[in-house]
Parts: sequence; C-alpha cells; structure tokens
Amino acid sequence: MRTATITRDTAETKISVEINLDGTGTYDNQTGVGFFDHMLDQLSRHSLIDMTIRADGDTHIDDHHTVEDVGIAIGQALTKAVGDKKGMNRYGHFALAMDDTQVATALDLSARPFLVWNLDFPTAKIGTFDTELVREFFQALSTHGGISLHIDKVHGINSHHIAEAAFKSVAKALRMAVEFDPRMANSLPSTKGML
Ligand SMILES: [Mn+2]
Repeated sequence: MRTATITRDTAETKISVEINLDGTGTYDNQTGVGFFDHMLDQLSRHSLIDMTIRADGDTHIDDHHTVEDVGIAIGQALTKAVGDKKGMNRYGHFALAMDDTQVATALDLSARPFLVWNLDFPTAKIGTFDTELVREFFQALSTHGGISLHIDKVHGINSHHIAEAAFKSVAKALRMAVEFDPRMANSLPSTKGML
C-alpha cells in the first residue's frame, strides 16, 4: 500500500493528512470549513485515495490559510506516497460533466510543478466560502505534489457546480495517474531515467 502521513504546524494552522493511494475512496475530512470538507470528500471519493484530514486553522480571520495549508499537506503526502513512480501511469486526464458545468483536467506527476488555471466563477462566494480559494488550493497541491496541473472550465454557470466539477475532475485524473499500468512492469514512465 502506498501511504503517507503529513503533519504541519504553524502559527496559522495545525494540519494532519493521512492518505492511501491504493484505497477505496474512504474519507474523514474535518477542516472547520464546511464547503471545503465537501470538496475534499469529492477528491477522495472519485480518486479512490483514502483521506483522513484534520485542520485547526485561523478561520476567525478567513479560510485562506486553512485551505492553502491543507493543499500543501496533501501535495506533500502525495509526493511521499507515490515513491519512485515505477510502473505508474504518471499522466491523467478527465473531462467531467456536472449539470450545467464541464471542467477538464490534464495532469502530469512530473515533479515539475506548474498550474494552468483557466477557470472563473460567476460569484465571489459559495455560501461563506471565497471562490478564489479554489485556485489557492490547486496552486498549493500542484507546487507541493510536483504536479503539472491544467484545469480548464469548458462551460458552467453555477459556482458550486464549477468548484465541485473541478475537484471531481482532478480526482478522476489523479486516479488515472497514480494507477499502475501492468504492461509497464516495474519500469519508470520516463525516458530520462528519473522522475
Ligand atoms: Mn455539492
């Protein structure tokens, strides 16, 4: 089983993340930010990566530090859990439809972080949640997970659907990328000799 545990303690947030890449999509995510928990649950459920996440952050200010730092910790856990990447697909993509919305993700677990963000929201808030934090989360995940992460909104008019389709689309693409390709045997998905 490819598992990792990360704990991260700063003056702004205290976070623990446990993941299992070879899981069944079982989750227990409690960050103190309700909408964000809903998104993390989607990330786990549709990637089949088991996740247990706890965050105690300075949400009396706003949700920014908590969302960003959970992104950092999940990224670090992912980097640790994929190990040497031998036999792994490495690439993943998924165009996900949700009612009015379609979000397409293409990603590469390349260890070369790069976020291409082509997604906007019609509203600044989803309930009390700032929609701009969705980008902050994926920026942190990309940087600390070593992911070339391209997220495109194809269309969509409802902010809740747009955010949720983004998380689900990334989840499905991650599911593909971390999966083993039996024909690769134990070789590295790169001609460079390292990844
Ligand atoms: Mn929802």
